Amino acid sequence: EHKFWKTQPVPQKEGEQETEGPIDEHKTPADVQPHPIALPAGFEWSIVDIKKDEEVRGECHTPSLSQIDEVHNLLTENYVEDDDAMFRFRYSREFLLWALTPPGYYKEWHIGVRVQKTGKLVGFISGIPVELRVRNNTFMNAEINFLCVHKKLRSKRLAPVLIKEVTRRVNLANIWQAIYTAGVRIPTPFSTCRYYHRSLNPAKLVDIGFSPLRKGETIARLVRKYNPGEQTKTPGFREMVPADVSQVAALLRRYLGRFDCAQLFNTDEDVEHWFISGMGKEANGKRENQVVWAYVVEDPTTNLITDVVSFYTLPSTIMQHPKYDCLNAAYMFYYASDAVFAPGASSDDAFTHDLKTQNLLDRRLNALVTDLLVMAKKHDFDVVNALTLLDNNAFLDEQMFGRGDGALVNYLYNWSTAPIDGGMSTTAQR
Ligand code: YNC
Ligand code: MG
Repeated sequence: EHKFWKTQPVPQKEGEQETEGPIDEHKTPADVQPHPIALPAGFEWSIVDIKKDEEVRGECHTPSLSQIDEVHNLLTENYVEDDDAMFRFRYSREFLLWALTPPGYYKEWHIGVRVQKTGKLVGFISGIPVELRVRNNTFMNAEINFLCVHKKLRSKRLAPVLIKEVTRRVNLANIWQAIYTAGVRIPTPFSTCRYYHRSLNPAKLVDIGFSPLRKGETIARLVRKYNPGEQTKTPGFREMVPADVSQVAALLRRYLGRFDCAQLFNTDEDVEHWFISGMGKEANGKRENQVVWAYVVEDPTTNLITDVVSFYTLPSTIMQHPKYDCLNAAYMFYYASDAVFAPGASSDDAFTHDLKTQNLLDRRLNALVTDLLVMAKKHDFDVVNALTLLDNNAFLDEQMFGRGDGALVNYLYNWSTAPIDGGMSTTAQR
């Protein structure tokens, strides 16, 4: 059982995580094996230069694929599917660039495996650096994502080789912890989130088998029920712009202080990356290939930013449907609201936990999500997905999100911590 995972510094059993802290004793980069982990014969390592060819693309036609195209193609055909093999994630090139190149990223943590003879990319794993707070400890992590092995090479124990190689490269950077999520259960989760889905296009969702049509329901009635309307309602609700970054960063840092596990967003550049750069560039009055949609509420009297809310796009390929081949899904991303702070408070621990404040927060979050649904509909999304994390329980039911079948399991590598119930968020959850 778990031939690989039982050798790794992860909690081996549930309920054994009593002390908070690293599992392996302290090491230094000098202790790390300087050569890549051995691959089976016929394969070779290849650092994927995902920014290469990016400039070239626009200017002239490149006959060969860019490296980001290769990763995109591998994932499009071989990445995560749902249990019934109806849908498969279809991360866009722009999404992958955004997800893999935050401030301080390491190029050598974008790791590919190629077939030696042909050069074909058949495996991938990636890490990005992210500073986390888990309860009272803050430490650097690698956020591991996009682990993928070509369908024809499954069950050959390639995944452990990829994981060991990314671990080696992360350790060479003097980083000893990692955070990752998976649909599968391995030793040992510190938190589990459920997926919730808010229908925006019920006719299509029913047609493709994503949503059931319950007895006595009609499509026409569902269309009315899930129509979010045309206009946002919160006064001062508008798209986030670069000038908002420092206020949003401060708001987000304070708000995330509420949760047992959260990313720090230490610098404004982090916020600029995750919110603004993800919106893409405007060309001919239109934004192309937008990945992130971010909105703020600017108080009309004080001109201060009181709230922020955001979502990202992650379509899924609909496999084997005669009419549709793409599910346009939006996923709730970060949000924050100053509703939880005592008036005039400025320090990080100035949360007010009384019932009145909770109630105020509930109202504000519901208003924000109501407006987010209007924007998502406007941009032609079929569904908005959310996980049971952050303060999402405050709005999931009221905003008519339905509980899905899927769970997302959260893991830490080389860090032991008592289980965390919902209250968390990191970008690893994309
Ligand atoms: C998984 N998703 O249990 P045992 S999520 C971790 N995460 O080991 P083989 C996984 N481990 O149980 P296959 C895993 N899936 O014997 C499988 N494993 O100890 C373990 N799917 O290896 C598994 N992407 O190569 C078993 O399996 C061993 O050929 C079996 O390959 C697996 O990105 C996979 O779901 C997932 O492409 C590559 O199925 C393949 O099946 C595939 O024989 C579709 O492997 C796409 C998919 C996973 C998405 C993700 C996060 C990955 C986290 C990896 C762990 C990181 C640890 C921290 C490292 C840095 C540390 C520092 C510091
Ligand atoms: Mg394999």
